[in-house]
Amino acid sequence: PEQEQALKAQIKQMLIERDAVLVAHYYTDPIIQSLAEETGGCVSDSLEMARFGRDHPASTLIVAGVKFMGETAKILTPHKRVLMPTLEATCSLDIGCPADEFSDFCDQYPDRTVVVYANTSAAVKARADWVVTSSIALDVVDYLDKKGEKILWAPDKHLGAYVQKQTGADVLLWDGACIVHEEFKAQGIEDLKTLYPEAAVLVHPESPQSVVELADVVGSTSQLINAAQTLPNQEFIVATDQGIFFKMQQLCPEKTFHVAPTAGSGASCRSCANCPWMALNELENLANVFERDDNEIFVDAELAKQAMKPLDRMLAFKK
Ligand code: CIZ
Ligand code: SF4
Repeated sequence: PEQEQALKAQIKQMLIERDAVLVAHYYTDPIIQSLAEETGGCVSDSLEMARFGRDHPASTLIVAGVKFMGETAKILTPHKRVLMPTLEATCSLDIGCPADEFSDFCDQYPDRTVVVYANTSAAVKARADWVVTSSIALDVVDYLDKKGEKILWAPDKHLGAYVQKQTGADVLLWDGACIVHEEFKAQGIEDLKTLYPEAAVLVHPESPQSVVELADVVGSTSQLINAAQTLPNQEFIVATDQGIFFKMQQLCPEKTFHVAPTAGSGASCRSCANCPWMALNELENLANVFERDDNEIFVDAELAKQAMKPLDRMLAFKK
């Protein structure tokens, strides 16, 4: 803890001296999230992170999250420097959707409107008509469906299937998944519900359908945090990354939150309810973020221009 305090003080000083602001995702370590808040940065979902970074006056954005979040920030604010504690922090959805294969897939279905989730590389976004986050996926697909458009959805098949089911749209799915959410198990949640019968079940739609079906509320990180605040329940079972408990507990100190069970719950499961890539954001690599030359985000200008179009559509859609 003493060393932790010293590192935090060092980082605070650095942010001021370097005209930098720290934006952190809800899934990062609580230490990183609290530091972002204490220093006037923000803690939020990927869309809000990018928007906050764009609108903040600091000349350098430090993005504590995973690589696609840094890329999105860079695309929205090309004139700012974007650094990350480590570029090793990636995402199974991003890895599972290589741009060249994805582009070939899209070429096979020229009659479909290409909608991609924010958890993708800049190159995949550049191939898309729309980018969406989980908080607006339903609204955007519903809007496109009503215009008579058929959808090609990538990369998360669970979120895609959920969107398809809710909207009734014609949706062709890419086969990707989040290694964290895919591990939640319906049986485990049912067992937990017998222990805590008053608990409301909050589920992120990257989870399998059997888990989504048990939910009282299905939603993006911000929507689940909102549900924790507004539902009258005092107890919750939460199927998303445990990092979110920091914000839920902060906003609802008197309520109790239980992490939804996973197949391999226990010490042996590195990704169970805890994204291993988000966990790569630590005080140590944050403290020396300016001293390395392997952690700045660059996006090819032409690619950024292409990726900006579907991102702009998303930002204009959700004012
Ligand atoms: O699962 C993720 O990585 C999420 C929920 C990202 C985001 O904030 O949209
Ligand atoms: Fe990707 Fe899942 Fe980690 Fe989010 S939690 S960054 S979707 S692997």
